Amino acid sequence: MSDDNKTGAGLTARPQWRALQAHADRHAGRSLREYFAADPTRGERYAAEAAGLYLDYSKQRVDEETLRLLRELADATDLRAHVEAMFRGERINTTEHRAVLHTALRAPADAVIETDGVDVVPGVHRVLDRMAAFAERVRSGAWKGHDGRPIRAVVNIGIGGSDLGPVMAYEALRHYSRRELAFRFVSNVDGVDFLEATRDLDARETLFVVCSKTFTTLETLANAHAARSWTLAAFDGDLKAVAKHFVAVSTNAQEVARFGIDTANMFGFWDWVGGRYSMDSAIGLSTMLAIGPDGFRDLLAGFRAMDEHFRFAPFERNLPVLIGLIGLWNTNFLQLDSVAVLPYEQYLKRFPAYLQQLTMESNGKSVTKAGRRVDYATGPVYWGEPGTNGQHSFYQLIHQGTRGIACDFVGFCNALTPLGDQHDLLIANLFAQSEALAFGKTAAEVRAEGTPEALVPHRVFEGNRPSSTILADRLTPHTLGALVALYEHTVFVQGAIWDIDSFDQWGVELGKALAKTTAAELASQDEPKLAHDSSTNALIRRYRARRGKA
Ligand code: G6Q
Repeated sequence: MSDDNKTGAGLTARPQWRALQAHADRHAGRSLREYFAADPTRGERYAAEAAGLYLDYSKQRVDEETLRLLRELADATDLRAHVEAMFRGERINTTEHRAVLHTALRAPADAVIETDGVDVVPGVHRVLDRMAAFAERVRSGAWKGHDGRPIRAVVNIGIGGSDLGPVMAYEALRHYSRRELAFRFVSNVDGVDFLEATRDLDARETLFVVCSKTFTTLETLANAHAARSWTLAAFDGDLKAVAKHFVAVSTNAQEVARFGIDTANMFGFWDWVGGRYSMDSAIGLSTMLAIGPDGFRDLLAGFRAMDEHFRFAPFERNLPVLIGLIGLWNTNFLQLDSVAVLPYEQYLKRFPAYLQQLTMESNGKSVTKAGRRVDYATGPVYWGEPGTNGQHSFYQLIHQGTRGIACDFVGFCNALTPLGDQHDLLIANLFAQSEALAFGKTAAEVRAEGTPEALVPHRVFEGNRPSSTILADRLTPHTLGALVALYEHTVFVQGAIWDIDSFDQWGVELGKALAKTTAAELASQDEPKLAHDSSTNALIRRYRARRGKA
């Protein structure tokens, strides 16, 4: 059998999968109106709570039998054993032969978590203590720039996992941040990103945090070099300024030193922390600079509370398991191939972008761990915007379009910065949207409103659009940690059942390698010998010609 013919039929051949398929066939026509009519207590019963997060999943198209069958699939695929293997530090990232221990980043100091016989916890706390000492010095003004001024701006340079977590966390926790410090985040190799981020800053008062696990990433190194030139220009080229204005977060001390950053100013992490799982490692240094070491500890405590819930709570009321299993049901049995993440909280404006990477880079895979092509859908598309903004743009398609989209609503009972009655208006919109999506409006209801007959079909809402609502008291560092860990573990649940490696990212590695050759071809003074396809060759030639390099 050729490789192309090998499939991961193991999962779809399981009796538990088949039972779910038969159940889906029987219940496909059942609507949320019917589910709610059949059980008046559904809204209270289809809910669970942990680590300060209340999950209402009653507006998902599931009943007790669906949930039981999904749990049976989880049992049949040894979900519990997979969870333990991760927490115990086994090398579950099989294609990179690595342990996956982001949960160790938030373990208490007295925990013992070993990988290859070495307890990783003391190292985690050593780095946290160094970060805290450094953050205190910068925040108090004790850390001085090269000419003795205090730091007033922090610029995080990184991309992907070394950017999305820090920028999301900074935006989310801005309310708790040291307002006298400006925070900027530079990721794109497009020079505009660096230039716009720094144009109103004074290099003599600016600290760069260069975040790169590998310290070989093209974008980050290009921006770090630009930052160094910008800094040196303010100090007449005095190289000693680098030590006061640059720190690095990396696993690669050699490359950090080669760049010119003193490794005394480097904060380390480990190969068992994936980029998209690293915001609670030293990659979160900018977060700690913003909210302080105590705030960062609260964030870690929120992660840890969700970790413990995930590891020990029964599946029936385990939030990541419930969301993961219902998401799998939506993807594989209801054929909903996208999830809209809709935080009704302006501070979470970068949360959908963060989740896009976490979910899609993790579960955007089409072969099983053994390398066989899957014969079932894997990771859905995640996207979203904060409410209420999205309501005035893409919600139309969710309400009345032809595609099935599942929604995750996120909201908080208390505003951090109340303004009149606007928080009630905000949350009223969240509740009203999930209600309208679930129950829609029938033609009879539309007619009863006096709508002219010709308009009736246009004003009918089918409803039956499934959603979950996550409600918490208040957005705090602790809540944010719990929320992020909730999604990390949701991704894990799905990846484990789909039998894919949620922790590698060969698609990203491909991009990193490809651009290198092309960059040399664009820069070459002599006509390069191009060996791409005819489209790529023509684009390169046209670009070179327009740049006067024909
Ligand atoms: C994350 C990915 C990827 C990575 C970036 C940056 O899981 O691996 O997004 O974080 O490519 O990599 P470096 O931190 O090594 O610069």
